Amino acid sequence: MNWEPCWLPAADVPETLRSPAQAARWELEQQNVESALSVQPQLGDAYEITDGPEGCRIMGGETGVLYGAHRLLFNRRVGLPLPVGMRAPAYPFRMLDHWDNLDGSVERGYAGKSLFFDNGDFSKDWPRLRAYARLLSSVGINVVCLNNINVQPCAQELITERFLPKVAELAEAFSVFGVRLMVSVDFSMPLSYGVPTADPLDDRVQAWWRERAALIYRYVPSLFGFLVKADSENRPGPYAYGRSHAQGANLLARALKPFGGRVVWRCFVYNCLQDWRDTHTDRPMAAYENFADLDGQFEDNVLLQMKHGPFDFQVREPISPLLLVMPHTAKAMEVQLTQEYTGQQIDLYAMQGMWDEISADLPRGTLSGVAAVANTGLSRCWTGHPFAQLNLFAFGLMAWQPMSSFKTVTRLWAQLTYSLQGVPLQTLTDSLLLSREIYEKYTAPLGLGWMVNPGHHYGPSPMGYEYSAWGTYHRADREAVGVDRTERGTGYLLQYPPALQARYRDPATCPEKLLLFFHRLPYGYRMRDGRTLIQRIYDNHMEGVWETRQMADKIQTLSAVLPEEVYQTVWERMEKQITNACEWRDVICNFFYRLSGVRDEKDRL
Ligand code: GCV
Repeated sequence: MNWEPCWLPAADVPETLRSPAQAARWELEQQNVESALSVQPQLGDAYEITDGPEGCRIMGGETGVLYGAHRLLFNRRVGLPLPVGMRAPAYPFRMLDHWDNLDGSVERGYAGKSLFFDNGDFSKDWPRLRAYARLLSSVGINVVCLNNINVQPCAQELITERFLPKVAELAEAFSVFGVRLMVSVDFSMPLSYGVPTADPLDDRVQAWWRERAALIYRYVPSLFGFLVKADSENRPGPYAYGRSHAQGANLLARALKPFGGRVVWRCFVYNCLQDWRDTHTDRPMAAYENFADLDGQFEDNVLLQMKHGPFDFQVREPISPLLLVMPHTAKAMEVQLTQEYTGQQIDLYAMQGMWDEISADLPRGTLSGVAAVANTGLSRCWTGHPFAQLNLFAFGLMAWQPMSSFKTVTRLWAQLTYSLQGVPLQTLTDSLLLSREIYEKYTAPLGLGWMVNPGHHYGPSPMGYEYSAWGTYHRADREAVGVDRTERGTGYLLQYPPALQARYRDPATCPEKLLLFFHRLPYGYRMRDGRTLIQRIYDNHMEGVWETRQMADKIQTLSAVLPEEVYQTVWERMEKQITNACEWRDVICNFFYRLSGVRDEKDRL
């Protein structure tokens, strides 16, 4: 094995394992832990750990015993007490969506090439694939989507006889760890196979999908189902035929239902051909506008997958109002581990704080699942930046228990991964806990987002999306910046329940980190601490760079305690992060200075 440490002890997974219970036994044996296992299938993912005169016992469903074994081993390795008691996951579906293409590239991937595909075919690196399934199961992830939701024409073949035997082989390997596979499908696929339309209400289309489903499940009876991006960023969808998204999703759901399959249907639907002059259309409103009225119209095997914020994985967004409605529809929240807008696994950005804030606004029982866009690939440490592993680890744990302490989760990951203790443990944990705020300070200010370089999305370009068709405008001019999303402006605010409307309506009480998301304000606007808006922007950006440097100094103190290769990778990236932070600071501050003509009070520009 030639990859770097992760939170599991290195071990080659034996090919002979056949079930999660066997995997659980093997995990325990690896670490010389004696524990009786009692499989009670009806317990599913849940487990109970008890300690008695005969020793400790894990009772759980077929997958539950495996999750219990990992939990027990985590605690043991870091010297925590035996985690006695009953545990069940908060969400039944804990999904990881890969945006992997068959040629081996990964859309928005920052961790090397695809784990699953290579040069138009499936990877044959079975030790690595088994290790990956093991890694995911150790944090309770139970569904993996193999391929990019932007389904390339050749990827349609994943659900043809050409590739189904290979999907089946992989599904079997992953099932040993309780992980089921899902595939992204193209809504218009019948068109490529001789059907003259993809209209969901057309009998021929329905028959085609029924037959396809039968074929798929003949090969892969355990397949979780389909993930679908439709009518989104030029992908085909039901709107082309004047049909609703419920009609579109139900077409596939009815075909999969006899086999127990599900349709995970994304709500990322908006007009990506907007005229920037149009100030009435407001992109964050789109998901709600397209879906909220469809509540109750979906088949019961449809799960609507909604991005956590109303835009698109920006550094800071409020909760998507769509997550708070549709009580009669199964919903999953989508987060993005791959750091497209959050530093691309060069800059540090630990995400759990963001999920905690969203979870705090979500009433219990709102969601049936959570999905994360994967941040993994063939990189030696799985995630490009070794510390980006934390986001995958924390995602898995959050799906079991939302709002567990960010600090505890981070410490646990750092202890398991690098066996750190004392000051180094504290140093790494503190750096990671602060990383999001630091990144936020030097990038787009106060909830604006989108000041990134178009296309690849790394580095600053304040006007990069301003005159584009993507609907992502900050509308900065010489007087003011931001979009008024209250009822006086676009009316986006009204999509929220009253308590959240009240939180965001008034600039004087709106959380400052989201101020410019909800409001358009003049540069002289007084912030709560008495500074002007523009001075705050300047100060934040200066602080962001200063804090990045401080973080770098702290991380340098870890050089002796981290494995050399890990430290080298971290340090190379840290240097790039400092350069990036300086670039952001200078570009953003100068941008606002040139527009407004307002000098920095401390004359630093
Ligand atoms: C896979 C953003 C990304 C796209 C991604 C899209 C989505 O727009 O830039 O790469 O497409 O989100 O979530 O569908």
